[in-house]
Amino acid sequence: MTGIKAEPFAFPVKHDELALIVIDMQRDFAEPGGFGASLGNDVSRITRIVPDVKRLIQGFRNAGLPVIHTMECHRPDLSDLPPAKRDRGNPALRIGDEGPMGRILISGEPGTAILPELAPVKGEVVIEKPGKGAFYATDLGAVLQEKGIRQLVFAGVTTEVCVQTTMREANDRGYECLLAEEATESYFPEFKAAAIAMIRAQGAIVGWTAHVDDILESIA
Ligand code: TIU
Repeated sequence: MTGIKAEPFAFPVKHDELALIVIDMQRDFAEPGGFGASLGNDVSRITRIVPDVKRLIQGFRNAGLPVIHTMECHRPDLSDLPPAKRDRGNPALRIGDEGPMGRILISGEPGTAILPELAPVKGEVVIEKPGKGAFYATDLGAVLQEKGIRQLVFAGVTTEVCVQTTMREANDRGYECLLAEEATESYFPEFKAAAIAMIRAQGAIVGWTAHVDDILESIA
């Protein structure tokens, strides 16, 4: 087995233990009027990765491999939103406030939905998560265990916040993690570059990074 071409060295892929996890490709992070924009960010950076995320998802579907989606969101009564999170960042609209796409980052609201081009299909797991990491206060670990998944390919946003946090959570739980470089984005290009560098530093201390084409070639 040669593995997937990756940095800092080939990813030792085992296709029967592999899944794709797409982090928070939601309207709230990618469209004007959502949470990302309320924090003062240029959200157009996020939409630019949609074609690469889409072809990665399609490749996993074609190969019959699991695709798992996450959504950062909270209960309508805000019982899973700590004040420390709600009060952070001085945004124009806070989590739970009524915005142009409904209540910001609230489960079931139009703005909280996954972008239509990347919408889950029947049978795909969707994890709603109140934190930045997808393992905290969710059943993601149980879902992966039930499916026999030990290796995770990561896509989604933002690279240094929810993607990196989830990769670190997964790495500590014993999963081998591979970040798809063109299928992740940050509001800050320098943060994306730094996250990629720190993930694969020190002999893949958090995980590997690879190009979408090389991942797709491996599962074709
Ligand atoms: N999904 C995710 O990354 N949530 C964030 O709040 N990211 C920011 O970069 N703000």
